[in-house]
Amino acid sequence: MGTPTPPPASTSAELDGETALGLLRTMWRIRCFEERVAQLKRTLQVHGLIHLSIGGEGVAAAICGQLRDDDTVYSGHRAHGHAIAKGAPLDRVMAELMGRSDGLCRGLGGSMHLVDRAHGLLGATGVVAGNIPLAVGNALAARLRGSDQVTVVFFGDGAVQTGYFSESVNLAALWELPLILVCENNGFAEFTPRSAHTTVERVCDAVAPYRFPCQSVDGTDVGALFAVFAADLDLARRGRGPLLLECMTHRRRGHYEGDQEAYRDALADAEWQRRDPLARLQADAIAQRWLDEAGAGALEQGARAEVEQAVSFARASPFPALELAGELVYASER
Ligand SMILES: Cc1ncc(C[n+]2csc(CCOP(=O)(O)OP(=O)(O)O)c2C)c(N)n1
Ligand SMILES: [Mg+2]
Repeated sequence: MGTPTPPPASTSAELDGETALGLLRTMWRIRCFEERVAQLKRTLQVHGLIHLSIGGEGVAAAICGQLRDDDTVYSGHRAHGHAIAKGAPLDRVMAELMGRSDGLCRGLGGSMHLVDRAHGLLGATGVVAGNIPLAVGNALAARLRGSDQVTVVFFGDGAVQTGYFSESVNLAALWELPLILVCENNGFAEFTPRSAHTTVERVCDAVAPYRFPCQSVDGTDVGALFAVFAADLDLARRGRGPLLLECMTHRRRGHYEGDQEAYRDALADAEWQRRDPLARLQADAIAQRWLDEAGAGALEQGARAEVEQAVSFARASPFPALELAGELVYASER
């Protein structure tokens, strides 16, 4: 028998009760939404490739929860959590995944193409790292307008090995743009472990020559992450960007729903519980007496009920007309 692993340190050290409960509510909404999406995928009621962020909800909640509607977020192929935490209505996200007219993009985009201009979600993309140059352009536009709006772009550790990551970082640093680059480093790009596609262990090391602020944080420690991002956001708002935040996370599910995961050992259940950001924060909230067991159950049940309503909303929404696909090839004022 080895030495038992100690439980992780308290995650709520940096939080007050109200903030912690708000974060928990967001994380439950994302968790319940994605668990339901996994079921719907198995019965072919959602369409296209589905990538879930279960186990990484803390990053979306702690970061998007601190942004204003007029701050912009770009996401990638694992986008549901970012969209929900940024304020996209759950029912319209669900309708989009189910290919219905009332979806965020009228049912034509699906899981990897979520856009919600009203809440500053300027888009998810299936093109790995393709969102990073767009975010640089958006941050430049904010600078030219003289606004204090901040742009946040989420990407994975695999995106860092693309050419346009380097080109984007170079320009963002040169022009000192109000951009926060958030890397969710889960140690895998699809089925390939990080060690098989780069010799650079930490993403922070890859951008070190540019000398802008960069930190690696435990993405399952929501309290610490919240505090680090608050400081980054303050700097970016005051025009002191760019910044990079590397969040060390764990992908609980396969790369996509249906992935057989033959390439890796599953984390033992006990280890998963220890690192689950939602379970960690909830245990802390209970220990701090911000919440009791009944209150925690109510948070989960409330989220599940909201997700069921979203499924009903989506089912009641018609599929888009075939002609719409042609009509939307060109941009219009409508
Ligand atoms: C430009 C481009 N190259 C390859 C792919 C195929 N692909 C989809 S996801 C992925 C891995 C991305 O890994 P990472 O950025 O670490 O994100 P994660 O899936 O771990 O969240 C790849 C290579 C793609 N979608 N786009
Ligand atoms: Mg990855």
